[in-house]
Amino acid sequence: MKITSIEAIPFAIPYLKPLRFASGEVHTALHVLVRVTSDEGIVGVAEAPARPFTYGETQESIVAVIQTLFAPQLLGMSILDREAMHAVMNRTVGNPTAKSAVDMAVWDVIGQTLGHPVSALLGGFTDSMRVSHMLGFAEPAKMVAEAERMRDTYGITTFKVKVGRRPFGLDVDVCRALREEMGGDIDLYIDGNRGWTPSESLRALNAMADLDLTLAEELCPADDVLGRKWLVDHCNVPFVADESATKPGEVTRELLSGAANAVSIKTARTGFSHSQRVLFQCDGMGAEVVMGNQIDGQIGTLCTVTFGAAFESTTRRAGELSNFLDMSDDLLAEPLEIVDGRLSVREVPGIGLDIDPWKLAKYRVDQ
Ligand code: MUC
Ligand code: MG
Repeated sequence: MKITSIEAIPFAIPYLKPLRFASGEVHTALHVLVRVTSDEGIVGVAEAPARPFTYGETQESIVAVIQTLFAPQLLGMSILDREAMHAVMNRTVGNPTAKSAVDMAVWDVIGQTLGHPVSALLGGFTDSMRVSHMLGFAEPAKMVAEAERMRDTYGITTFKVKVGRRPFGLDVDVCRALREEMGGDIDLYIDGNRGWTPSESLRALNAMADLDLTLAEELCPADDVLGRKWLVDHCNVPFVADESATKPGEVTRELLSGAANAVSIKTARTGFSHSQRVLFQCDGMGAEVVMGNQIDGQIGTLCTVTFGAAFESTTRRAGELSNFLDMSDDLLAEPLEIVDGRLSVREVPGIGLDIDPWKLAKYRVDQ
């Protein structure tokens, strides 16, 4: 049960259209496939998405930190030594998606070795989650058309709307159009990616007070310390910390300081091991959670639902599990399917990430 190799393979898959939001935009998925092999020949995989605008990692830095720092120290360790592995990786600060991909690939090896689905090993609460779709910046009519297509094709009825533009009326117009065109049967929430000031945020929330929003996420920076607390005090829906709460210590700081009262859990940045810590913290402190999205491909999305379906409190809200639909292709041999607005975990040993070797050969950028 020892680790014999850890590979970091960069790949690039174009999006069908760019996804734009207040802190950046993506045109091509520049991700890294992480492959962990054990001495029994079992191969676990996960993906790390490069998000320089959120974590400072690039595709090159993810490959480098895994190849030059993590792999040499982790080779030879038992696949069950997860805490010791994290102690080794945490000697290097930062690099959250690189560490998380290693963590999840190891869990995949553990599940396959023990013959159980990882979701069952984590908690086994249920076998699927409702899906929320994230809408990037566009004209109101285009965003409504995309939401209608998601509803009509996949049965998705929960939408996270990217906001944070100036003037904020641009985003108010979109949310109003979504509510007016699609009626009361959809759930709508907003994510500002730190784009507004605290006072702009509150004016925007007031302008949308009649739209029945369910959550407001990271509307202004957490570094606007007093303004952010003031905003959260005045916000009448749960205020979600996303990029301000990327590890357990930050989660505690955000919640105890009143800078947020709900948390986005992203397996892309906390893997399975530290997502558990974050979730249990939130459960213990009475803070709501939402399974968030790092604009994941199918590999990252399957990891998210594997974790989200494993626990009761992560299934209360729809998980952000559909933005792989924006990609022109993916690496899984058997593509994910959203049916009646739900995505299922795979009831196979491990996570169920069978990689298509031809697609990997086509999209890898290191050969
Ligand atoms: C989010 O919730 O902020 C935007 C960039 C990224 O990597 O993830 C998002 C979604
Ligand atoms: Mg967010």
